[in-house]
Amino acid sequence: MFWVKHVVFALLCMPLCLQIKTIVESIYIQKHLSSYYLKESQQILNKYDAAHKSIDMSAIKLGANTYDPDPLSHLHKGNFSGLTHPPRENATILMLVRNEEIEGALESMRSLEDRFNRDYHYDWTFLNDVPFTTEFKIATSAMASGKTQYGLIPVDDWNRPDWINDDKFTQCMKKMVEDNVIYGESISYRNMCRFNSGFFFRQELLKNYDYYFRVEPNVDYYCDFPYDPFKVLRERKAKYGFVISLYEYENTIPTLWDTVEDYIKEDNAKDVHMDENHIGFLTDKEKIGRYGPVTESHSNYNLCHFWSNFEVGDLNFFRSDRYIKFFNHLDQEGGFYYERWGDAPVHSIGLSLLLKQEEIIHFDEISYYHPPFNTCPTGNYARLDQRCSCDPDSEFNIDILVHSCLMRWWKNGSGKYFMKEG
Ligand SMILES: Nc1nc2c(ncn2[C@@H]2O[C@H](COP(=O)(O)OP(=O)(O)O)[C@@H](O)[C@H]2O)c(=O)[nH]1
Ligand SMILES: *[C@@H]1O[C@H](CO)[C@@H](O)[C@H](O)[C@H]1NC(C)=O
Ligand SMILES: *[C@@H]1O[C@H](CO)[C@@H](O)[C@H](O)[C@H]1NC(C)=O
Ligand SMILES: *[C@@H]1O[C@H](CO)[C@@H](O)[C@H](O)[C@H]1NC(C)=O
Ligand SMILES: [Mg+2]
Repeated sequence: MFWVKHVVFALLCMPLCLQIKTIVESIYIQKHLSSYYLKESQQILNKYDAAHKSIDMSAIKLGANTYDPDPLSHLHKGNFSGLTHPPRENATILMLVRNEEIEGALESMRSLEDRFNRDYHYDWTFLNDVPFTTEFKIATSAMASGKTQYGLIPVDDWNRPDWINDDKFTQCMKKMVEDNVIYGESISYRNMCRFNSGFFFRQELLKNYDYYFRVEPNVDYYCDFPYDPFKVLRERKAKYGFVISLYEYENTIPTLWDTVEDYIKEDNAKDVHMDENHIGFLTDKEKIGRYGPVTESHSNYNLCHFWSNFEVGDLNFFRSDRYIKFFNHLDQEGGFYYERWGDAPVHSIGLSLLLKQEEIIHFDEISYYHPPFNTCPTGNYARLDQRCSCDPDSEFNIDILVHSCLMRWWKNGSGKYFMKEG
């Protein structure tokens, strides 16, 4: 009977012994792992130490809400002459905005200051069709690291011109509302689009600058800027830079391309040089990879445009006779009101027709968010180096989704030339 006792004992003990064994093992593994991770994290820390230091070229940002290196010193308030900053271009950051969008404006400013402007202190220029409130001016000046200035847009640069036929306008607008055209019901949105297409660069406050950087309320920049985009434009003799490119809704611009074709014919190769411009980017409709253009187009225009809520551009290009001639040709057709032409397709078509290919730049390294899409660098090291807080695999990262024209830019613009081979 002796062995029976042993067997019973063994059977009873077995689960307990196994449990003890598991516990001991897991303690061992945990210890092993944590020492492994500790070592690894120290290695990582050292590895990126140099990178972190090189980014932090400016004075240390002391508090989360100040860009002043010595916030307690009254001597420094508003006195930038003592601050060092990298050489600056002849440029301003530009925001067209309504008083009631103040929180969104401050959010955008906060983000761009943190990611870029705190090193440079570029001026901020604000434009509005009504006077800015004192509250708006105080809050935005407090947020800016550079000077701020506030412009009131002249009535004639904003409102619908008299030669727009009011009856026709009312009828067209009603039809657009019935057809569910985005912003189809809005008069002010049409004023805004026409202003951004043909008048922003003529504003008095912008006469003093060569370059502008357009910012809208409620946008975000997810990475440190790896360079000054103004400087990139100047050094590369480029006139325009974008980050996101999309297809336009055709029902906002039913007759835009016809008008453009008229203009091209009339221009008769004086300003538009088809052999060196980006006509291919505007008109190519071939499949790229698995995808053709997702938005149906009834004209030769494939509806691709640079998403103009982000722009870094050369004001002298927009102020030039050739751009103004292009704009006037479109404007006189009345499509800004009878239809709902956006400034994005208008800029994009003007730029793509009038500029040489290398004069338009896609800023691959700049990360940006304007609802509902974002763009985020895909390079792992770039994201660490630029301290990005975005996920390139997110479903809202538009870069290589079907609604993006970026692949079309790589192929028929001046993007990734290797895509053109084979
Ligand atoms: N001052 C002023 N700014 C406007 C008006 N309408 C739009 N904006 C500005 O124009 C830009 C585009 O308008 P937004 O509403 O963002 O259009 P969306 O991005 O196309 O949806 C933003 O910077 C707005 O602040 C307006 O009536 N007055
Ligand atoms: C601004 O700061 C510089 C350097 O700190 C100083 O020399 C200068 O006097 C200051 N100017 C004013 C107006 O305070
Ligand atoms: C900046 O650009 C404007 C417009 O081109 C020009 O009039 C002005 O002289 C420039 N300023 C400087 C300092 O170069
Ligand atoms: C677009 O690019 C492809 C590939 O290089 C080329 O075959 C096609 O002709 C281009 N289309 C236009 C309109 O430039
Ligand atoms: Mg917007």
